[in-house]
Amino acid sequence: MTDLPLPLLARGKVRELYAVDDDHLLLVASDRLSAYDVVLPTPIPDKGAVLTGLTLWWFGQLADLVPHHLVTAAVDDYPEELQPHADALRGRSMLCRRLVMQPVECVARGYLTGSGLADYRDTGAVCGVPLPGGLLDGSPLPSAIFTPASKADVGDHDENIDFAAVERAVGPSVAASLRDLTLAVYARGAALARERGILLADTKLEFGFDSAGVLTLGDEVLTPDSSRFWPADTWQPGRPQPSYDKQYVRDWLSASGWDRTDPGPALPDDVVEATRARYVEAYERLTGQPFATYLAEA
Ligand code: Q0T
Repeated sequence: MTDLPLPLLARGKVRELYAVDDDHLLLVASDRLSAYDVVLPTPIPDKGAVLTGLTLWWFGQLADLVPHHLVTAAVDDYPEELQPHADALRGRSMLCRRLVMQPVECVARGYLTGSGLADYRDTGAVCGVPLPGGLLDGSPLPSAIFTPASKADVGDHDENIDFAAVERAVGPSVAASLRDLTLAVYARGAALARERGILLADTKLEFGFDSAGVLTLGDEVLTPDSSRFWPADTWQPGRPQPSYDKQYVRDWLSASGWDRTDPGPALPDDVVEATRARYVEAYERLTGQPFATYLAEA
């Protein structure tokens, strides 16, 4: 947790958002890990840097599809008052343009699991999108679908909503843009990840309008915290898929006897190290670049 001389605008389970000036924000990704909705007491070294590095790389990969909010992640270019905190911020923070965020979590799903699976089992549809019968946990969808959700307060779960509810919230034309951009980002992300042996089951995006009125991608993107990454080689519909990043932790927690109430148990060193290695591996597989190079250049 970083104490910065800036107003804290929002604090998530594993990251913080600070106001820099009227036009800029600082997003800081911590090394905290949440599992079963609880933030664990043991950090995963470099997790915040992996997620930030991935987001920076994806913003580049997506730049021809949608503008993004990143100004710079070069700490030397941050405002003067942040320079005393340079070492704490390096690699895991992004100076961003302030956007007028749209009140919709923009989710795309290419595979059925999680809240989508729960809704499908209840209604045969997800967010009002009807699906064929017989789908299992982990089944591929006939084509990727836009499954928006309303933003919940910290600690609550987002609630899936149908497209008509998005239209009422932001108007039909912005709703159509959010849907089209979300599906385009998902398609690009899933195709690229697939080439690297990773299935992108689903992903959550946040958009806002910039000062010129342009719909712009915000937040972090296509990270293991905002998406479900599954190893392609063990994918098998009909059971919960192992998580690319968190499976060591989940397996250890399940065997630990922990009842999934706060606080969670401290993690042993071998679980921390195996989990860190998975995050680094995700970075290196997706980007094709050594994580050490990212850290050294950050
Ligand atoms: C936001 C204006 O990131 C969030 O919470 C982290 C603890 C959610 N959030 C994002 C904004 C952004 C971004 N990203 C932006 N560029 N401009 N607001 C507000 N909440």
